[in-house]
Amino acid sequence: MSYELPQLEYSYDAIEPYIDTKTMELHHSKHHATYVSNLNKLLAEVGHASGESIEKFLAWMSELGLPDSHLERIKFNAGGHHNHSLFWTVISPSTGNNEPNGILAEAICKSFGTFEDFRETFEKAALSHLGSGWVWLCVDQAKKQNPNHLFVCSTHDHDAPNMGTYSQRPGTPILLLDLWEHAYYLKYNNRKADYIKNFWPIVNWKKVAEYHADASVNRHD
Ligand code: MN3
Repeated sequence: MSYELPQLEYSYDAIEPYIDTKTMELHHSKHHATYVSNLNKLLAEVGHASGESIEKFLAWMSELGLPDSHLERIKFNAGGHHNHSLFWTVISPSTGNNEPNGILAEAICKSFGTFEDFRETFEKAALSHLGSGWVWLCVDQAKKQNPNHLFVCSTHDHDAPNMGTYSQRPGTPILLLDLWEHAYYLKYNNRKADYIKNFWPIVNWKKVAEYHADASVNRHD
C-alpha cells in the first residue's frame, strides 16, 4: 500500500489573499505530490510495504533498520509528506476574528502568558529560523503529567517533532507553518515577516483544538 496525496478541503484560491492561488496550486500539486511519489518509490526500493499511517511511520522510522543508502532520503520525503498533510488541515479560508477558545486557549495562556505572547514567540521562532524548515506548536511529550504544557520550536528541512528518536525535542504537533521559500516566495518575495503575520487570519483553530484534545487524551499512554 502506498501513500497518497490528500485532497484539500478548500479550493486553491480559498486562502487568498493570505496565500495566493498559484502558490497553493504549486505547493500542493507539485511540491507535496513529489514528496509522496519519492517516498513511495524509496519504500518500494527497500521493500517496506506495511502501509501504516504516515504518523506511525515517522514515529517508528528509526527502528525500522532502513539502509543508510536510503535513510536520509526516506526521512526527508516522509517528513515532507507528513508535514504538508498536517499543514493543509491547520489552515482554512479566513473567517475574520480568529483566535482559539476553550481548553486550547487556556493551555496557550498557561504555557506562554497571553495569546499575544504566544504569537510573538511563534513569530520570533519562525523569523529567526535559518534556511528551509518548519515552525511548530507542540504538546510536550516529555511532560505527559502536564498536558497543558505547550512549546514552540523550529526544525530544519522536513524534520518533525514527532520523528521518534530523530526528534531533537519530542512533541506532538498541533500547529505548524511552512518556512520554505516555496511556501511564500511568489507572493511575498523576501518579505518573510509579512508571510508569517498573515498566517494568523487563516489558522483553523477548530482543527488545532482537536489535535490538542487528541494529544492530551493520549497523555497516559
Ligand atoms: Mn512546503
